[in-house]
Amino acid sequence: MENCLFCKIASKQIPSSVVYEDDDLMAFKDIHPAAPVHLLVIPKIHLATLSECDASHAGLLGKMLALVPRLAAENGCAVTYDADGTPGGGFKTMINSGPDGGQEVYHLHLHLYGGARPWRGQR
Ligand code: DGP
Repeated sequence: MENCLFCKIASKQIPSSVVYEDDDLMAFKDIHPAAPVHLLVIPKIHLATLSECDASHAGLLGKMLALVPRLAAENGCAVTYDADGTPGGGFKTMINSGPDGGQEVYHLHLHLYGGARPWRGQR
Protein backbone atom coordinates (compact mmCIF):
# COMPACT_ATOMS: atom_id res chain seq x y z
CA MET A 1 0.00 0.00 0.00
CA GLU A 2 1.25 3.41 -0.97
CA ASN A 3 2.72 5.45 1.87
CA CYS A 4 2.69 2.58 4.35
CA LEU A 5 6.03 2.45 6.18
CA PHE A 6 5.98 -1.30 6.77
CA CYS A 7 4.87 -2.04 3.18
CA LYS A 8 7.97 -0.09 2.13
CA ILE A 9 10.08 -2.14 4.55
CA ALA A 10 8.49 -5.37 3.22
CA SER A 11 9.33 -4.37 -0.36
CA LYS A 12 12.82 -3.17 0.69
CA GLN A 13 12.19 0.39 -0.48
CA ILE A 14 13.17 1.29 3.09
CA PRO A 15 16.06 -0.66 4.64
CA SER A 16 15.69 -2.58 7.89
CA SER A 17 17.63 -5.20 9.84
CA VAL A 18 15.83 -8.27 8.53
CA VAL A 19 16.11 -11.39 10.70
CA TYR A 20 13.59 -13.58 8.82
CA GLU A 21 11.75 -13.52 5.52
CA ASP A 22 9.53 -15.86 3.53
CA ASP A 23 6.80 -15.40 0.91
CA ASP A 24 4.25 -14.21 3.47
CA LEU A 25 6.15 -12.70 6.41
CA MET A 26 9.09 -10.56 7.35
CA ALA A 27 10.70 -10.05 10.76
CA PHE A 28 13.08 -7.19 11.48
CA LYS A 29 14.62 -5.29 14.38
CA ASP A 30 12.57 -2.46 15.87
CA ILE A 31 14.28 0.87 15.22
CA HIS A 32 13.56 2.00 18.82
CA PRO A 33 14.23 -1.17 20.84
CA ALA A 34 12.38 -1.31 24.16
CA ALA A 35 14.20 -4.48 25.24
CA PRO A 36 17.57 -6.16 24.51
CA VAL A 37 15.76 -8.16 21.81
CA HIS A 38 12.92 -6.26 20.11
CA LEU A 39 11.71 -7.67 16.81
CA LEU A 40 8.65 -6.93 14.69
CA VAL A 41 6.88 -9.65 12.68
CA ILE A 42 4.73 -8.38 9.80
CA PRO A 43 2.66 -9.90 7.03
CA LYS A 44 3.84 -8.78 3.58
CA ILE A 45 0.29 -7.99 2.54
CA HIS A 46 -1.15 -4.79 3.91
CA LEU A 47 -3.50 -5.26 6.84
CA ALA A 48 -3.78 -2.06 8.84
CA THR A 49 -4.74 -3.54 12.21
CA LEU A 50 -5.74 -6.79 13.88
CA SER A 51 -9.27 -5.34 13.86
CA GLU A 52 -9.43 -5.94 10.10
CA CYS A 53 -8.69 -9.66 10.49
CA ASP A 54 -11.21 -12.48 10.55
CA ALA A 55 -11.24 -16.24 10.13
CA SER A 56 -9.92 -15.89 6.58
CA HIS A 57 -6.65 -14.60 8.09
CA ALA A 58 -6.25 -17.48 10.53
CA GLY A 59 -3.50 -19.11 8.48
CA LEU A 60 -1.47 -15.91 8.20
CA LEU A 61 -1.95 -15.00 11.86
CA GLY A 62 -1.00 -18.55 12.82
CA LYS A 63 2.19 -18.27 10.76
CA MET A 64 3.08 -15.01 12.52
CA LEU A 65 2.63 -16.55 15.96
CA ALA A 66 4.31 -19.82 15.04
CA LEU A 67 7.40 -17.90 13.91
CA VAL A 68 7.90 -16.45 17.39
CA PRO A 69 9.53 -19.51 19.04
CA ARG A 70 12.03 -19.79 16.19
CA LEU A 71 12.91 -16.08 16.40
CA ALA A 72 13.19 -16.32 20.19
CA ALA A 73 15.54 -19.30 19.91
CA GLU A 74 17.66 -17.63 17.23
CA ASN A 75 17.91 -14.44 19.27
CA GLY A 76 18.76 -16.03 22.60
CA CYS A 77 15.49 -15.56 24.46
CA ALA A 78 13.74 -18.92 24.24
CA VAL A 79 12.28 -20.36 27.43
CA THR A 80 14.77 -22.78 28.94
CA TYR A 81 14.59 -25.18 31.88
CA ASP A 82 17.25 -26.16 34.42
CA ALA A 83 17.81 -29.70 35.48
CA ASP A 84 15.19 -29.34 38.21
CA GLY A 85 12.63 -27.97 35.74
CA THR A 86 12.83 -24.31 36.79
CA PRO A 87 12.07 -22.09 33.79
CA GLY A 88 14.45 -19.35 32.65
CA GLY A 89 14.78 -16.90 29.77
CA GLY A 90 11.64 -16.08 27.86
CA PHE A 91 9.99 -13.30 25.92
CA LYS A 92 6.82 -11.27 25.56
CA THR A 93 4.64 -10.82 22.47
CA MET A 94 2.28 -7.92 21.84
CA ILE A 95 0.03 -6.61 19.05
CA ASN A 96 -1.09 -3.00 19.50
CA SER A 97 -4.36 -2.22 17.72
CA GLY A 98 -5.73 1.26 17.09
CA PRO A 99 -5.21 4.44 19.10
CA ASP A 100 -6.52 2.99 22.35
CA GLY A 101 -4.21 0.01 21.84
CA GLY A 102 -1.18 2.26 21.39
CA GLN A 103 -0.66 1.48 17.70
CA GLU A 104 1.56 3.95 15.88
CA VAL A 105 2.25 2.22 12.56
CA TYR A 106 -0.91 1.12 10.74
CA HIS A 107 0.39 -2.11 9.22
CA LEU A 108 -0.28 -5.17 11.38
CA HIS A 109 2.80 -6.14 13.40
CA LEU A 110 3.61 -8.38 16.31
CA HIS A 111 6.23 -7.20 18.81
CA LEU A 112 8.65 -9.75 20.25
CA TYR A 113 10.48 -8.52 23.35
CA GLY A 114 13.17 -10.56 25.04
CA GLY A 115 16.40 -10.34 26.95
CA ALA A 116 17.52 -9.46 30.42
CA ARG A 117 15.22 -8.63 33.28
CA PRO A 118 15.29 -4.80 33.59
CA TRP A 119 12.49 -4.34 31.03
CA ARG A 120 10.35 -7.01 32.66
CA GLY A 121 8.07 -4.62 34.51
CA GLN A 122 7.04 -2.96 31.24
CA ARG A 123 3.40 -3.45 30.35
P1 DGP B 1 3.33 0.25 17.46
O1 DGP B 1 3.33 1.27 18.55
O2 DGP B 1 2.81 -1.10 17.95
O3 DGP B 1 2.63 0.73 16.19
O4 DGP B 1 4.86 0.01 17.13
C1 DGP B 1 5.50 0.50 15.99
C2 DGP B 1 6.96 0.17 16.14
O5 DGP B 1 7.57 0.39 14.89
C3 DGP B 1 7.71 1.02 17.15
O6 DGP B 1 8.18 0.19 18.21
C4 DGP B 1 8.89 1.60 16.39
C5 DGP B 1 8.90 0.81 15.11
N1 DGP B 1 9.31 1.57 13.93
C6 DGP B 1 8.78 2.74 13.52
N2 DGP B 1 9.38 3.15 12.39
C7 DGP B 1 10.30 2.19 12.08
C8 DGP B 1 11.23 2.04 11.00
O7 DGP B 1 11.35 2.86 10.08
N3 DGP B 1 12.01 0.94 11.03
C9 DGP B 1 11.92 0.00 12.01
N4 DGP B 1 12.74 -1.05 11.94
N5 DGP B 1 11.05 0.11 13.04
C10 DGP B 1 10.25 1.19 13.06
